[in-house]
Amino acid sequence: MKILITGGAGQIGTDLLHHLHGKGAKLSVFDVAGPPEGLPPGVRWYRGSVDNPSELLDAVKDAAPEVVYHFAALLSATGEAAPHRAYAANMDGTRNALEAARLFGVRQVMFASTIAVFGPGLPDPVPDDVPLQPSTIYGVTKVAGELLGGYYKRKWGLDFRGVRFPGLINAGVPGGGTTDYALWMYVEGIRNGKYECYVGPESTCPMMYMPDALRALVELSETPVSRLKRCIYNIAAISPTAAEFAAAVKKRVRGVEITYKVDPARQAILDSWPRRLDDSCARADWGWKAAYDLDRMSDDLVPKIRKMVGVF
Ligand code: AKB
Repeated sequence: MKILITGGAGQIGTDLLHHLHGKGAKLSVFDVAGPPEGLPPGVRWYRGSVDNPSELLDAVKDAAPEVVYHFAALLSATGEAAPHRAYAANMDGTRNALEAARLFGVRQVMFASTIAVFGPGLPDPVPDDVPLQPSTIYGVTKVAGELLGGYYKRKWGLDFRGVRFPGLINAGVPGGGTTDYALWMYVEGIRNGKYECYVGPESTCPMMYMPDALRALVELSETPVSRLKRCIYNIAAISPTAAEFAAAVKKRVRGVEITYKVDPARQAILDSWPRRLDDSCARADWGWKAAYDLDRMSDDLVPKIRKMVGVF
């Protein structure tokens, strides 16, 4: 199968690329960054910006994918620092990706949505269908992306699907999100023996280990359309407090010191998001179920981060 990933050099894109390569997909990437070292053989790399329509349209025309995974976006913390850039990348970028798909006969677009579409004051856990009143430009643009994709499906029959990702954790470098503190605890804890966390110890939000996230994308992409009752699904895995993450790191990395110095801006963003998600629609429609809890994830992750940062 021919697949193009926008944002293929980012946190999800990098891991999905290797995952799909292992499954025999014929892959292309579109990203503002150039190709990294260790790129799997045979991957075509198009360098460009999603908010530049001609760069993205040319790449989609040339690569002629059946499926586009559209990940290119500025995340919540980076987006608040540069709202106009976030608008261009996330709003114009998603419109351009959908237009490219429509014009060049892409069968399916997979969209990375997020818990950032939610605002404060919602039930716990938060179900799929609630009023969406996000507090960040990132959340606003992701709500718009969900709605625009649904419009392309109704108007032009594009097979648009997506998941609302929790904060994602992998052996990689986080990319400007508010939920990055969890991954930094592991990375900095292993690299430097200490980490100063920018949210308080009781902070809680939905999180997920990357292998679960990749499996969710592929499983949703492969589910027959007749089984899907909606385009966008909540998916849930774990919701530890920051202190519980710290304890999981300390249990596996001797002598680590985790301290807390709250950054009010990022704490406010995190506090506006759900603590837990209700993913019963994904479970019912396509059999979704996360496999990794905090312990299983930490046991798998710590050796991988040790290898990544070269500290054993
Ligand atoms: C962020 O923190 O901005 C992202 C997200 C929750 O989508 N990890």
